[in-house]
Amino acid sequence: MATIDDTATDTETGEEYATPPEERSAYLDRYPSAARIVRWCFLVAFGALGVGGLFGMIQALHRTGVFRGFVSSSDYYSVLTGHGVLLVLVFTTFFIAGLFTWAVTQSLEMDLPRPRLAVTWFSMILLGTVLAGTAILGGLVDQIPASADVLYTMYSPMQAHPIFYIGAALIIVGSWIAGANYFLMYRDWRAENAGERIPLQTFMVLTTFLMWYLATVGIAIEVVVFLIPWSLGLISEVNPLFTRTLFWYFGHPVVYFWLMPAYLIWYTILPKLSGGRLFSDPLARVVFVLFLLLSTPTGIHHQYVDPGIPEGFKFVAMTNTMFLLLPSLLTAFTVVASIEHGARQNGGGGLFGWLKNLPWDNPAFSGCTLAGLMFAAGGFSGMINAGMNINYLIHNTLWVPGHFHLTVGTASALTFMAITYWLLPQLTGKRIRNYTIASIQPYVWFIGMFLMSNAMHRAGLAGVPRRTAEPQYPSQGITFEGVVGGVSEMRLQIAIGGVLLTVSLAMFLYVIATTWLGPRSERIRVNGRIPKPLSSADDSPRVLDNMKLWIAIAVVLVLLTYGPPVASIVADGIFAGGSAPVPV
Ligand code: HEM
Ligand SMILES: [Cu+2]
Repeated sequence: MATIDDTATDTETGEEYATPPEERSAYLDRYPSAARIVRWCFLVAFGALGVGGLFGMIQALHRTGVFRGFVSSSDYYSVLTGHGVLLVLVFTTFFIAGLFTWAVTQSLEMDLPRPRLAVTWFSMILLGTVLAGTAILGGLVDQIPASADVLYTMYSPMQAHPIFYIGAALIIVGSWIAGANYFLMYRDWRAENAGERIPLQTFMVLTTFLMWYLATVGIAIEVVVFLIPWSLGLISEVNPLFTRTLFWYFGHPVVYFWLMPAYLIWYTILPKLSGGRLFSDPLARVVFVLFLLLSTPTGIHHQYVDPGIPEGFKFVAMTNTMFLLLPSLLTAFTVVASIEHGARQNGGGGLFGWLKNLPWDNPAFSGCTLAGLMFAAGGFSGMINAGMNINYLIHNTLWVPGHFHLTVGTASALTFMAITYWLLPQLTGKRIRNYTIASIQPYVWFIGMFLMSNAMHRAGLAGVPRRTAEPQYPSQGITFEGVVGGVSEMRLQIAIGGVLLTVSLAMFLYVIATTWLGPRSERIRVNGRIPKPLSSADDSPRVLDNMKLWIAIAVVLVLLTYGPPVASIVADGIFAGGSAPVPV
């Protein structure tokens, strides 16, 4: 097995992978105010990950009947809301805001020019988190006179306390300001570097945020125009189909807001960790542009079973969703090719023999790679979700959480954890402590998720529902017999998998906390320099950098796919219950 030696050089170009000792804390020394805000973002992100993960274990043990002592079944929904919101909204948003700050500052080579603006968005997202979190906690603690058991998919007719929605709105608006910060930095850079290609990482951040601005329009309208006034009692009725449509307009592209940062890591850092270089910068740009264009006009695929949206529009959404496979497949090939290049630089050979020459003991590398591998499986179950007819089989079953624990729960979450082993030393000047525990952690996550997710998928096929504390229907007297191949075996897998995941999470938090609280080191193990891609930006058409063009096309696609169905829903009245459900 290859271990990356920090004095290695690229044999083809003679370019050094290693940074000389005096440059080892380069990021921290060069960009101190960016490093500070990234550290703060990571701190909140990992706090949310810890609490959210613990809730996950409680759910896994509760709904499988292994241990029900933590909460009552009637409080299950509050825990599930906390799990969803803390992990897919709070953890991801904070981590991504921090990661992107790192990516923009280091690829544009400038420290945060507007630290106050950074403090503003950080505080806003934090305040939003505290408000939403308090409302969710209110579902578990009687002393808090608020509750928000509406799950992270917040739409009517379920209603939460206004502070939950106000918190959610602050999180969204805060993220917009974070994005504005990146765009302003890009503008500063452009003023000094007319005619130059946008550095790849910044390109990725900007395309991700353009997609995010377009997508969050949906949830912003839903929350601000409908849910806040409705929860305050200012309006008495809203159209549930309309709020659902607005939510899912945002609810699908949000998954690309979680994934594109993982892709940024796989494209720009992972090849270097494997000892090589990115295969193709132009291809990476094409992939991000495709995500910008294709992520949003697909959300109706979450509404295949919603009455009130004609089949034809659902069919269009399905077709668009299938197109989205293209950038993910391109990514799979490019990233694997880049890793293979790295392994061959380290002396690897043969058809598969090169796999042995990868640094499997480096948790940053193994975590990203295992996450990518699981993402491939998640992509296949996603294709099944997307199929209009097969969707009916798995809709609202445990299959669905089985699917997204592979995608956001592993592809994003494990990649984010893994790359922290590489980023944290640069942000703190501290060498990772308890490295052995760190080296094992991604494998424990992988095994835990393998068990839990596999069993969830199978349980879904067997009709076991999601989002319920009592999936066994005891009052109907339904029992499941058998240990191997039966529902009891799946339940056991989910419980064991859930516990392993929590153990892995605890290992991660332990390593990060001990490193963070420990003293600064003389020498850190990682170097932050990113080698040039084999095929560089100069090989790609300039039009790729034309952000205005891409966002214009993205908007047109959205208008084409959402205009007609939204017009027909609005015709029913937006502040009214809507038509009676008629299957169409
Ligand atoms: C310790 C690790 C984890 C465990 C044990 C765990 C366990 C679970 C279980 C058992 C459910 C299904 C509950 C039900 O439908 O009744 C669930 C749902 C969910 N999990 Fe996790 N999970 C973990 C980590 C994650 C991560 C890292 C993410 C995302 C970053 C995530 C996101 C979600 C979401 C969005 C739901 C659905 C919530 C809903 O239906 O409203 N989980 N989790
Ligand atoms: Cu979707």
